[in-house]
Amino acid sequence: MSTYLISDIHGAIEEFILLLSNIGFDASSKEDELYLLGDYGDWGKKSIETIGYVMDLSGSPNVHCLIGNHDLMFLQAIEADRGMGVPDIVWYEVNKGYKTWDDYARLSENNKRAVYEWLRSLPFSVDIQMGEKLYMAAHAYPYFGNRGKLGRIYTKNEAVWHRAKHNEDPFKNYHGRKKYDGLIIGHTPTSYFYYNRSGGTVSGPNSIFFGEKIIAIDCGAKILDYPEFGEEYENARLAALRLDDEKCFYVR
Ligand SMILES: [Mn+2]
Repeated sequence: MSTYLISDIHGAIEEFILLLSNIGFDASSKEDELYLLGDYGDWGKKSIETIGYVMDLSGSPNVHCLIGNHDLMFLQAIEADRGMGVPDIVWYEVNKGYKTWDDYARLSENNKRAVYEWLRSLPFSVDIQMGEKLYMAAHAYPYFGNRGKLGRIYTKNEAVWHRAKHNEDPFKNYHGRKKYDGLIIGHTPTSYFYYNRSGGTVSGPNSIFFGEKIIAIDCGAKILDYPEFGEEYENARLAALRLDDEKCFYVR
């Protein structure tokens, strides 16, 4: 039995299906656990298809899906559309939300409601016990609620956007009773962590990053449909981490 984590699929459904096949993950068996750390749509061409595929997978008790900032923006856009808020133009344009929204608009009312309920149900973080070690998985940063008021992060909305630093201890402001050994995140392409750790000399690669307290697994799959991004495109991969032995799997 193994524990796998994947993040930031961003519409790369073909790569995602290939990656699941490469790691031998079968949602219908009870053999393995799969954690998906958010940002299922936007950027990639097949965003709504990816979200539908992940929704189906998440019906399995061994598949655990978290919310990312893009999923939260999508949820907020749906609520705005229902007159429950203000539409987020930044999501639609800058964050390539139109890839998701335009296809969402064509869904049946039943499917729209299913997407909305699913997005609303996504938890913010999850604890993963791996042998002696306790990890927290979250999209970008922990949210401590009333157990971390001294921290800089006050809301879940801030936490799904926050850029962790490669060498920080994200639990230093946590005042709860758990003893976390590490935080596993997506959100920030790992080249950023390699670049900063090297003092700005190493510009890649997009490989899973292992820091003191942070493991980062977003290897830039959102760029897979954008050859015009040059080197960023060449380096883009979708990654899976097998937490048991820290083996890394990649597809592009
Ligand atoms: Mn993100």
